[in-house]
Amino acid sequence: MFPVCPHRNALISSVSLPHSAILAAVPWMPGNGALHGAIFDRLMGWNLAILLALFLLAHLLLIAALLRRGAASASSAAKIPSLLTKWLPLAGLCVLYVWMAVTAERLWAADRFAGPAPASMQVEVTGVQFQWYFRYPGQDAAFGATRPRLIDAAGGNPLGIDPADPRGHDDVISSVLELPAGREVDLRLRSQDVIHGLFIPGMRLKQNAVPGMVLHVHFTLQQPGSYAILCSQVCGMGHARMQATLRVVPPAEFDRWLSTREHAVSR
Ligand SMILES: [Cu+2]
Repeated sequence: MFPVCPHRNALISSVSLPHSAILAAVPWMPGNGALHGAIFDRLMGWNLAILLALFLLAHLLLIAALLRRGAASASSAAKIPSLLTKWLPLAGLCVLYVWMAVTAERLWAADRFAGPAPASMQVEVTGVQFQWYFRYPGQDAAFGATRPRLIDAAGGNPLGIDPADPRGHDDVISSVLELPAGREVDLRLRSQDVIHGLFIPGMRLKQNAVPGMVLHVHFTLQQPGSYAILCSQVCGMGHARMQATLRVVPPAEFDRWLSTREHAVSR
């Protein structure tokens, strides 16, 4: 098992308060396959529970006000809420939302600013109208250089890997993102044309790919299975079909798959 970011464990324990059993029982979200997903889901649960409670309270007050409309002038004392009942719930809500905002901010930063573990797996994700490409660095653990002028999808070099760079000779390109379960993965996102949005709902992950930039996001895969990969930015006429699949498999199966791919691709 590979080490995980220590901030995540603290975050998990910080949001482990019990929330609505109804919200927990209803499958609002797709199945979660990432380590940080439990924190994300609990925050969503708290948000939904609070909004539901406020929604019901607002409507109860509205109905009560309508029913008492005729007799409102009879009692003036009942119309004056005490300082406690008026401001204490509001103060409590403010504290709760500040706590959730800080927790969400830390969760966001833990996947981007804290940095991955040194043993994390490197995968490059490139968005191009309207396709995702996934590149593995091979046994040398180093990506080969790419040149825009060498991009030739029809010729078998969709990322423009420079054949003069020996680091790229064992690189593997796939249209399926295959990853080993139980391991931390550091994705480096690039785009060849416009802004694309890598969105993996099952991993509770969303990160833009911006032309001219290399953006990193890292997370730990927990649950084997197949997960949909979508584009969350409207990137052109073919945006809706810009989809791919993430397959999380046992490490031995992943090694077999990667070795097969390495033999299949020669540069
Ligand atoms: Cu796109």
